[in-house]
Amino acid sequence: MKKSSTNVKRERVAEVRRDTKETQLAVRVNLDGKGVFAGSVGVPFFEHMLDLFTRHALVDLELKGKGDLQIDAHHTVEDVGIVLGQAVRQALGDRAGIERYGEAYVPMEESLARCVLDLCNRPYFRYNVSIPKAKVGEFDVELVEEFLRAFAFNAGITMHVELFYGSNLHHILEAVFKAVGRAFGKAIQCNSRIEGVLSTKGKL
Ligand SMILES: [Mn+2]
Repeated sequence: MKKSSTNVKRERVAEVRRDTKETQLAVRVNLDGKGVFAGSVGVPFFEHMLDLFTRHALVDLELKGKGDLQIDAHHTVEDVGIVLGQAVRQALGDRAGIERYGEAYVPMEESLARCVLDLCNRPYFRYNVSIPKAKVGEFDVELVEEFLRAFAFNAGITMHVELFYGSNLHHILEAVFKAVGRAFGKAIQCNSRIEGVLSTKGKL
């Protein structure tokens, strides 16, 4: 089946800038990219995860800015989720002609994770990833849940993330971000057989 973007005429690119007392962030996302991540917010492990997400979603993401890291990385990581979600919502537009649903199982050595999502414009987030409250490098792993929730809520995504098993925290989080990336990449795919939005309601 030939998949094309005939349904989507405009460039699926969006830029969002958001300044608060806690963070000053700017993102640029291209949903029809090559999977290139560029930029930094001073949280190396988190940037490594964003790099995996974009590479496996085949979207391009530029991220600039900083946050109140002197406190911790919470505001910065959560707010990146907010601005990325807002940019994705803009880039998706009326969501016509896309697959809408995406799912992916991703193994990472001893770990196995899954993400199932719906670009339905009605946010819901379920995170069944029971891992200890610990750090990978300097990164508090509990912030992954904050990031993905902020992303899903601001992009209008129903997202279910599940970890079946795993022991190495780095492997587990790689599997999670790759699964979210692959599922997202599938859901944003254009399909020329889909007239309008993939919904009997005619609107998402
Ligand atoms: Mn790694």
